[in-house]
Amino acid sequence: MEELANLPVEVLVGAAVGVAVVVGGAVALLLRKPAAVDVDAEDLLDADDRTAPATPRPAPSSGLAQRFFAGLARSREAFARSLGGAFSGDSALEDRLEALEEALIAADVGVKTAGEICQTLRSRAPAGASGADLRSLLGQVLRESIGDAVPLATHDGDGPLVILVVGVNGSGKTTTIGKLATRYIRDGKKVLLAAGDTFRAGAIEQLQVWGERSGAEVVAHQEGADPAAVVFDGVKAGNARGADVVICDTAGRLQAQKTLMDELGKVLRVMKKAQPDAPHEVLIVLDATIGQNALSQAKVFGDVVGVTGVALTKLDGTARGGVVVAVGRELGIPVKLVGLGEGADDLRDFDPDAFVAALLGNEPG
Ligand SMILES: Nc1nc2c(ncn2[C@@H]2O[C@H](COP(=O)(O)OP(=O)(O)OP(=O)(O)O)[C@@H](O)[C@H]2O)c(=O)[nH]1
Ligand SMILES: [Mg+2]
Repeated sequence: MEELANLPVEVLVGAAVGVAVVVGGAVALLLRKPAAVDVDAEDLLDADDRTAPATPRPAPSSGLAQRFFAGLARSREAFARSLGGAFSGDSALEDRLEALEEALIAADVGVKTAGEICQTLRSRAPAGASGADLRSLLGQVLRESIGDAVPLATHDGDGPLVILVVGVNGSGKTTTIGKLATRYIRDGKKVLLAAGDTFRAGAIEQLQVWGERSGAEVVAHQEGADPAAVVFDGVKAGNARGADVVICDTAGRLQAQKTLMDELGKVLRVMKKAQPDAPHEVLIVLDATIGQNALSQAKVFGDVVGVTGVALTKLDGTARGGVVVAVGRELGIPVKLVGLGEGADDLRDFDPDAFVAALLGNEPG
């Protein structure tokens, strides 16, 4: 305790904002150390978390609806379990709506959104609604709550499409970039990746592995370099080399770390010196397993860097897939991509129809 008392206040505060996120009983420590704290975040992370999977999977063979259905298995099972008697039995409509609201909250749809959905159901459900009626009405209302799919930005002007990827530690930024690069290259695009995470040991190499695997060029500086300078060089190089897409990785940071959030502001300003209309997309990568916490992260990042889309990762590993509904509805930032696994092909454009069908257990035909 004595040593603690001797530490400067900012160090203690910095250490206190390290966030441990419980993922299905295992603890994934998501910590970006403040400069003065002698904790090596790398030591706290599983070695497997730091490298891309060894073998890329073959191109997806199943359709989009099937992929959502498979990826949302845990959410669907939990949702079905907690729905209990809402769709069956002959209890009063109001009791069933209450059970439904609880099931939605348990699936991490959020208290506010769950309440709104049930209110709409209440106004639409006929007094003698059968379980099947309620189920299909819920499907309709969920689908309306999510709104239409919003695709990733495209860019027709001079220079490449520039995507900046931000988020807290371990949310899946670098993996999502690797998956995106794989996808663009498969579509015949020339892709350049900028290794803007100069902070975490091994981060540059991790991106380089994805570069080799996908066939994307990587622009990198030394560990510890100014991330804004790396991003500037990446965007410049993308322009000079005729790239179609430049994707910029950044170090994970907690939304409460002001200096690090300011650093992102600088990355943005410097990037514009290389290409004034960049970035065309600012993607925040959110880990679906942290549920409602994702909302507060997105809010702060949104204020600092003007987030334009959400990539929601690890939907395959959570029973709280309902967070998709809350993110889109409560933040006003569209979910554009979802991560349904760790492999290169496990990234999908968010498809609201396939999502609702998968959550409610409507097996794709
Ligand atoms: N199951 C699953 N795992 C994922 C998904 N996306 C990423 N991961 C895993 O999450 C872990 C962290 O991914 P990274 O891409 O390194 O995360 P990051 O945000 O770049 O991490 P930092 O650079 O440390 O901030 C890795 O083990 C990934 O394989 C997903 O959609 N599903
Ligand atoms: Mg990373």
